[in-house]
Amino acid sequence: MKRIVILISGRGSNMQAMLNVAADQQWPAKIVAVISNQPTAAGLDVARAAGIATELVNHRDYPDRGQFDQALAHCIDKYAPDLIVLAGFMRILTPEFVAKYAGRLINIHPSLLPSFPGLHTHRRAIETGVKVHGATVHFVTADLDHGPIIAQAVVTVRDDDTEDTLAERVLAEEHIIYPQAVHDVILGKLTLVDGRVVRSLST
Ligand code: NHR
Ligand code: GAR
Repeated sequence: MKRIVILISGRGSNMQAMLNVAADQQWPAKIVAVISNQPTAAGLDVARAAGIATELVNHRDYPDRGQFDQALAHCIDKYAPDLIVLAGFMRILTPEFVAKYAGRLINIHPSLLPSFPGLHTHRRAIETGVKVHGATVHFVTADLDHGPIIAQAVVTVRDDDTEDTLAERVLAEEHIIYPQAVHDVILGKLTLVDGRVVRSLST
């Protein structure tokens, strides 16, 4: 059974979606821990209630990003995960951290990358007037929100959408594609070829 550690900073609805599918006996991985950098993250309570080990590595307790990332890595390594899943994790990770977990670190970003990397994606999508928006699952690289794309979901932008209504429809799609993407990565169904993710032929 493969092992997954989830990193969160807030609500944890993507984490919850992952816990829901992982409850199925057929699922090929076990969520062994949920780690937050935010003491107030609601997702910590959800994970605890589900009987999952939780950890807090508060970035405010460290003098710089390098030392925070070292503490985070130390905490992650206690659980010996095969895959680390960022689910609404809000701290930019150092190149050293990303290199250590290369190929085993994935994120879901609330836009159709390479459009709108960074923060406030729904607001920027509405301001820009794009007609389609969505979410992207990608391998994490040192280049923020630019790692190889694993999966995407498209959401139509309505003329009367607000940041909140758009975020809500994107989030519903996230809850579908993220567990599926994690499943495929865990089973080795995807491989990197020339920086692109392709479906393996044999598995
Ligand atoms: N780290 C690396 N190296 N590469 C990526 O692709 C990463 C990453 C860390 C997080 C998630 C990403 C997103 O999906 C992610 C991808 C945080 C910020 C940010 O600006 C930007 C992108 C993402 C996550 N964080 C601020 C910081 O100073 C803090 C913002 C806050 O606390 O609210 O780290 O959107
Ligand atoms: C999700 O929409 C996720 O894509 C986004 O934050 C939300 C987290 O919700 N991630 C980022 O913006 C990362 N910077 P959740 O905590 O309920 O999963």
